[in-house]
Amino acid sequence: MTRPAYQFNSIIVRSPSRSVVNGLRAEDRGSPTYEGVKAEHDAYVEAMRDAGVKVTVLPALETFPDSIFVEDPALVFTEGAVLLRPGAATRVKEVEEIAPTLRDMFETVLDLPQGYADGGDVLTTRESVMIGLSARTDKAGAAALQACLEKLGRKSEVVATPEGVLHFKTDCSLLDDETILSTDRLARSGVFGKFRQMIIPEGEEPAANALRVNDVVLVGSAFPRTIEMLDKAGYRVVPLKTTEIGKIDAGLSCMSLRWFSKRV
Ligand code: CIR
Repeated sequence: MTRPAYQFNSIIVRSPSRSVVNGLRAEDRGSPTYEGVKAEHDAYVEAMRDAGVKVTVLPALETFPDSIFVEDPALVFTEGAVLLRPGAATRVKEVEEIAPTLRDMFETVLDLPQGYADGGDVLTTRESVMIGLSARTDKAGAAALQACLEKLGRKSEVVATPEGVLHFKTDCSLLDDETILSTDRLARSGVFGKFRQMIIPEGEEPAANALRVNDVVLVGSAFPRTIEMLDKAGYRVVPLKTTEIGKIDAGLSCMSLRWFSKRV
């Protein structure tokens, strides 16, 4: 495969519901406001369009407070999609909600047959798909996902997520095909041996969930030292406000499913 892993022309997002104020969180730092989340989501969609992708916007789902985070119930690739089994009970049925759209847009849609896996635990690099075990993704789900990925012609590996971290990608993101942005705690586990690694400055850990899309890197605007580091390294940084979605443990990758479609 010669296309960079961060080259996308299509994304799916879902508008936030008013119930997003009740989104899951590990620790209570106050609830986000609907208006605040909506403003962050609108700016995200705008930045994605500016980055050159076609955006499909799905309607809000009041029954599912976390359904704005479409990255978790499915995985998408040029070769096809996988419907996952989210590890949080309140999110399981988000899969049924997104399935019809994926069946319309992809010729091949596979179902995870067993176990649990969240898309937030999956980092797609050019060489392989890294699946992080976490409180949301168990060994059975990771093994079942590896079998699905093999059917799509993708190599994969199962890795560990640091204790107490929600998702593997809470702590890392792809900056280019050779470079990973990672927290120190994740990098120290040695999972990114083959990559050049840029380490998040201490105290800015939530900045690790950045998002490379085509020529730009979307980064939370509350993390100036990370922005400066990436800027100095030559990346074109687009800062986006993430303070409201941050209250419900989300970052920039969570709000979209991204792929390169040959149909566009
Ligand atoms: C959850 O706990 O499921 C949501 N409140 C946050 C999901 C963030 N998703 C992601 O990192 N892929």
